[in-house]
Amino acid sequence: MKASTKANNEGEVAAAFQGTVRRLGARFTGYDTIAGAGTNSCVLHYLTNDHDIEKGSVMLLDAGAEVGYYTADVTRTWPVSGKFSKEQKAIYDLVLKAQNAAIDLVKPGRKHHEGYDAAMRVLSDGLVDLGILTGDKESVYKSAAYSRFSMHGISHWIGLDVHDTGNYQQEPGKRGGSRVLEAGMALTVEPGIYIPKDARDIDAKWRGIGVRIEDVLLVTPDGNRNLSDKLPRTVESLEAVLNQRD
Ligand SMILES: [Mn+2]
Repeated sequence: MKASTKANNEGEVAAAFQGTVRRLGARFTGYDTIAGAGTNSCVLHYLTNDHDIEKGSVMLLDAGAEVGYYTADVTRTWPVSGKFSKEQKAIYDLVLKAQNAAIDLVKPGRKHHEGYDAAMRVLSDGLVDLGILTGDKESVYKSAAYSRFSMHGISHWIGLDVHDTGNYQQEPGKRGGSRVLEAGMALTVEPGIYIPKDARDIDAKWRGIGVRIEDVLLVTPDGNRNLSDKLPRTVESLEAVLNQRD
């Protein structure tokens, strides 16, 4: 994160991550590192990591080390300036609220899909509050208009592979019966909002902001344990790390 505040190019941020995990003992990353700044933060599976970083932009890093055959899959998004702008903070806090709503539903007996529904409801209502989507909250949610800015699922199994094997439906091959969570399962929770630079019908102040927050959750008998919770996840804690002296 701190490397990004001095970097000129996204590749330097990806390299800083990869160098750090090697230094700490991992031989591999579990998948290709995604390091996108500004409008590239809105590109899912962005892999070239080769654009210059614009001042004041957000940096989205989706990366994970592989250790003992198991991989992590974590995303953090932060401002390279060290301080969130008003709009960046508004989007960030909304995604965080959606992620927390989904994490609360990671517990035995809950269906895998419930977290998605909870997160999308939070995102949809929040986009209306921010004026990015307009209309009555109930009908905006029902229309799934949020999917223009949040176009991916928010959870997958994780383990030996980053998208680990396992069914998402209770009865494999049949849709509609989401799998019920059990203690010992490991999954990601990763909502996001992406407002690309070319979204010309959206107020310019929002464009070029992509935020995803992703953590790895272990389902426990009582609820869940966030295996990546040592990483800062709030606006305050991210800004504190970014402004730490070396
Ligand atoms: Mn993931």
